[in-house]
Amino acid sequence: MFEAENQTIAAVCTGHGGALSILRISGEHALDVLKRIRFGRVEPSRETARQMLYGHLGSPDGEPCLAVFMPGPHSYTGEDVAEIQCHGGAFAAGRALKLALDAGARQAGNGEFTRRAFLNGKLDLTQAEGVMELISAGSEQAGLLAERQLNGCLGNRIRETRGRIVELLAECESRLDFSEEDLDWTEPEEFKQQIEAQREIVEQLAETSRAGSIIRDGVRLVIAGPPNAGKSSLMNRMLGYERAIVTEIPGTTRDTLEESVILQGIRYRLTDTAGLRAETSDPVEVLGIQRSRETMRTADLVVWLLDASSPETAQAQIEEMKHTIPDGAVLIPCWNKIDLKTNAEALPATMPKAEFISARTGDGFETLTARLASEVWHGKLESTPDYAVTERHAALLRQAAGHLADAEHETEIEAWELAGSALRSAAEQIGSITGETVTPDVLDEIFSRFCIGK
Ligand SMILES: Nc1nc2c(ncn2[C@@H]2O[C@H](COP(=O)(O)OP(=O)(O)OP(=O)(O)O)[C@@H](O)[C@H]2O)c(=O)[nH]1
Ligand SMILES: [Mg+2]
Repeated sequence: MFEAENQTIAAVCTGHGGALSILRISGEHALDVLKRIRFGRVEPSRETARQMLYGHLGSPDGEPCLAVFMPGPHSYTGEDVAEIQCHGGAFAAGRALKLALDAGARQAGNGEFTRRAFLNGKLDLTQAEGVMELISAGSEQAGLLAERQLNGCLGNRIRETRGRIVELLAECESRLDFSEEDLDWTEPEEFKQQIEAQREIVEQLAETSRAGSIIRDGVRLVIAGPPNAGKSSLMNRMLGYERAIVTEIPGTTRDTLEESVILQGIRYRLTDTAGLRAETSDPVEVLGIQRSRETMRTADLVVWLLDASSPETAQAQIEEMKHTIPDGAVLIPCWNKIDLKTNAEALPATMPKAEFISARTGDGFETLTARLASEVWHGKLESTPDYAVTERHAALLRQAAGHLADAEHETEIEAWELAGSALRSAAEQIGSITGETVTPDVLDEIFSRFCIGK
């Protein structure tokens, strides 16, 4: 048994249900732990590093396993790492872990391997976050974005900007240290413009958080409208299976119903809602309608479905739409049931431009999906961006932009000390994104979201 302060950690890093389990051990005593729990003809050692060695777990006639030893610093964590592959299933994995703990390792906490990789300079913080994003990626775009972040695309961009701000800070500080005659300074006006240029970059970086949240978390799309317009039918068509109950009775959907789907590479978090109408005394439906309104408030997009087969109520349907849609929601009006005898030309105009579909036959569905995609990206984004920041990064960038604005003001009045202090604060905030400047509690908060074994 090693001393109490032993920091060699172990965890099962594969999920349940697979054919194999992998136990990972990291730390100063990784090799010793491995030697104590795995038996075989060839001893794992620094000479046999990175070779897969066949053996048995726990005793010479224990369960068969494969083991590999990877000495630091060229390992995931930067420390000595050992990995053991054994049969899948909770039992085999649990026993392997218990053997490692009995041999002196400590159970790893959430994300502790990656945290060590960060602390040992193997990854910056954006890359560490990229690891977790890759694991939880729910679409191809999210996976690609995570991979790029893991490769350092975002981290490099952030470091470049911070580096420039640090240079400006250095100039500001040397103005305080040397007198005017000593050196040839940048004119204050030009210096201010240089800060402004960095502020604009920082603000643009913060703005990529919208694309980031759409790619990572999906678009919150709510299907709303009057009862019987075909909302549940549209939900089912988008999902490709009969998820929601559809009947000809108005007021069929009582509660909001959520599902996720990927269309044209974009992940949508769809919500089907109870049809909105004023004249109902059914308490369940009233509650359902309340929920419909609540979900609309947090939606990125609202498809407002109108019934094209009842032109006599068309104008009233549009009026209802106008006073129900919350401010700021992106609205797509959509006439449904165009397979029924309707004269699309005769329908009243909507604001903004309406789509025409048949949830029953699928007519117009492709056009609607393309319209959704263009509303999501405002026609700007065609493929996965090289980087897009998370909300954590955006918050730091916005604070940094505020400090840079202060620095511009101080430069204008040639208050160099204050300008320097504002630039320093900006550099610090930006440094927290990659982890160049970061406190342990921020690390705790970030890595607590990781799984054990990562
Ligand atoms: N002909 C035709 N009928 C449709 C179409 N879409 C839906 N319907 C029918 O319209 C009726 C209502 O459809 P739902 O999907 O339940 O409508 P809803 O908007 O969810 O209704 P509530 O949940 O009551 O608010 C059903 O009888 C559907 O079969 C369509 O495109 N064409
Ligand atoms: Mg419905």
